[in-house]
Amino acid sequence: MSVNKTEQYAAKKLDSEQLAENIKRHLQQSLGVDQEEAGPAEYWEALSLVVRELGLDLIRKTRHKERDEKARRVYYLSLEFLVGRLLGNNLHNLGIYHQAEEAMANLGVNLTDVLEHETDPALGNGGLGRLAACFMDSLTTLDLPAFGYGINYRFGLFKQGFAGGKQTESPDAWREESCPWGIERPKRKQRIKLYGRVTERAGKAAWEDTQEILGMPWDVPVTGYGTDTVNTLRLWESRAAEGFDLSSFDEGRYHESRSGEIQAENVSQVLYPNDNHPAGKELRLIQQYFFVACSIADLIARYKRENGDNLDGFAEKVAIQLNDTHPAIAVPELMRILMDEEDIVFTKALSICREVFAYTNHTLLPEALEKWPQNLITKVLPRHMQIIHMINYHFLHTEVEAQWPGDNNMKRRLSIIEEPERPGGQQMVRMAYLSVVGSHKVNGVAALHSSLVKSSLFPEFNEMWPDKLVNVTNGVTPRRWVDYCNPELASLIDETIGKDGEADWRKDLTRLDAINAYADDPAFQKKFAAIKRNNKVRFAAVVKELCNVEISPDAIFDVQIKRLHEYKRQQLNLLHIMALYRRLLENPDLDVPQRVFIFGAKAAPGYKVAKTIIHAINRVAERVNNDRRIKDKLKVVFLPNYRVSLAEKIIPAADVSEQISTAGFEASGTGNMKFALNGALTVGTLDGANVEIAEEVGDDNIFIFGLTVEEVAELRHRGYNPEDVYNSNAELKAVIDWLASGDLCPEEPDAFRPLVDSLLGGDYFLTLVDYQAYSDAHDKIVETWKKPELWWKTAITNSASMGKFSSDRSITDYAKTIWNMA
Ligand code: GL4
Repeated sequence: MSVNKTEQYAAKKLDSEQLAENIKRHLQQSLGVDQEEAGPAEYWEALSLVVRELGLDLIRKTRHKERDEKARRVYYLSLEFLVGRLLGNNLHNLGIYHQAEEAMANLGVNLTDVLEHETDPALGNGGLGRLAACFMDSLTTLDLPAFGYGINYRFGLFKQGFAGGKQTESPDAWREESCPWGIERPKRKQRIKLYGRVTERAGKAAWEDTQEILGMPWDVPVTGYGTDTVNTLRLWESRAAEGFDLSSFDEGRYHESRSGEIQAENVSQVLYPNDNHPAGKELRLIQQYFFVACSIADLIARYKRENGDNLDGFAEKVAIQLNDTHPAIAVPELMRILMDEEDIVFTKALSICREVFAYTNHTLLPEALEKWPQNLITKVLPRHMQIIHMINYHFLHTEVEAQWPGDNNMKRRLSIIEEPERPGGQQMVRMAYLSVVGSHKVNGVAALHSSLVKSSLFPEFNEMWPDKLVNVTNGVTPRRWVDYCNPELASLIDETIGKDGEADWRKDLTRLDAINAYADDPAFQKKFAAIKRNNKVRFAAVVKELCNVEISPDAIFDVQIKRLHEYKRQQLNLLHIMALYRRLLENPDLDVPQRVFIFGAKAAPGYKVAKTIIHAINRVAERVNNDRRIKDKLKVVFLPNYRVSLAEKIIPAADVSEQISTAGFEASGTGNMKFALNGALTVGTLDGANVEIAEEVGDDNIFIFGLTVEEVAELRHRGYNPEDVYNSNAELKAVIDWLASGDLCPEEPDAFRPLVDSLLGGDYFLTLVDYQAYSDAHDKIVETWKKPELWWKTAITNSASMGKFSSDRSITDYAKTIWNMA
């Protein structure tokens, strides 16, 4: 029965001949080229247009269905959607990958080459943005009515290069080449206000003398797997509201006539390149408000089209998820519309907001918690600042007062407005508090993280509202992160446990559990190992091309790919590599397997120590890779410009996954899940979702090391001197001295000072404390590698035990516990 259902999907009815016809039609009629003139780039675009056509057709049908069913919709508000390349993934999701492969082959082109022509839309920084993209995939796959709302940045995250080992940054004008996915929807454009002042007219607040800008929506179809549902990712682009000032244009002052336009367009120009660190710039606040205001206006208009003008039923039909505090200004924005435009009284407006909004916290790092100067909000959004004060007053004097009567200290602590510590300091608006107060649920992103959100970040809120703080552990989409990026593994799983209908692990990842029965099976191990090796061979060619370094597919591929941040501790990995190199120099005949350490990471352009770590890794790589004495036993590569499409090539080829953050700092991590799913063994701390991964795979199948959250707290409490560790560990001392010596960078001997100072002058991230345990964990990895049967058993167990970490499970959790949609 379910098999028939699979066959019904609209796209699957297309055979390769029809696809080829459509490709030819788009080549000629949309791109204006003949088949003979077309290269892979043109074929990429033509096929993308075919898929877009399908997507648009299905979006329309999805919209009609949802309108008829009048179900609740979820709106996922996020400043970042790191969607990655779309063509291959869409073909897989729609079930026409093989038809497309055949169609292209018949036209004399190779689909894999064609897919390489897509530029990654880098509309996010890292895990937070990628999570939003996985969630859109799952929302659609689960047939949930959903919209993603974000910004259509002209420049995505910068392109990274290396010069002398140092990071260089250049703009990523990703749409320049052509981007067939987004379609402009002028009918749905919005006009929003900024600046100005608030006056009172007939007892009502009026926001006047404002500047206005337009938001133009670009809709990107989001396909799901095995379903005709196609949802929309609506990305806003800013435009000038007034356009040309014709009088100055007539006088020939063309540039001036466009000046208003240029300013307005700035709003959606660039993604701020910080992960886990807010920018605090006026333009960033404007970006936040711009996309929030466009989105709220858009979703209210949709509600009214479907349900009429009365907003009484609004909260029943609308759920809005705030992806971190970046869209927190949505709370006062919805309040403003309800009170000032819909004449709803404050308390009722607040209760509607609380039913509608929920907030996901993605970080505990104190410096990453957004705070905006009250003066800045007053200047840019004067009415919103008034409303924030109203919310705060009600919250402190009604709700906090009821919980802790007369406790002014508590009111000060919980106030949405933080008073300056020093006289003359600024009052700051705590966006996280605003989000908690304006929402009915607040979730952390992994069990450990959520318990820390309760106990350390918001303990008082948890006491006031014991049911408000919840956990939803992150997940990743198995469609992109196995089916699409590791097709051989996907086929092996299909052939072992079946794929049709209900049994399809792509739709229910817990089905993978059945693979556990084969972990010991020599025949299965052989196939699993062969697939890993094929992936490694392919990836070695990528490394050769990008880094000009030869690596052997028989070596252990040990990978750390993620943003560069001291808390993620790439420096710990580096120190250990330096030690391994020294061990080899001391004893070149050491009986150790070949190892390749692979890095991919961008550092925020303003983050000095992070950039120093990149420079140091590159310099060590250069030294190690060119040293014949160690006989290729060690290689180090740092892939430039790490991004989603590179991750798709690295992860299936990895043997070891480095998840080594200081305990308590990585909220969840999602790379950790992708690696384990693809059969890499984790070396990791008990941090974020590593804890739950360990629970799923069992302690014997993961290499856990280092201080726990409690031990970190205790050590900080006791006080810690990094010099003590440095002086008591000869190997560690030797590598730090080497780093400090200038030997690795003779033309700039102090180049690595910032890193050495950070380690010896405080070592806030406890790199030195965890060093020995990390090194010991690596020794155990090598021991396991030397026993192939054990290694592959462990690898298979990891893959087979990742059922919990599908983003389908995460979204089902959100739907049940937060959105009331299940
Ligand atoms: C992050 C966390 O750092 C990361 O651990 C988590 O997996 C991700 C998604 O929840 O969110 N928070 C910020 S900020 N950036 C992230 O990647």
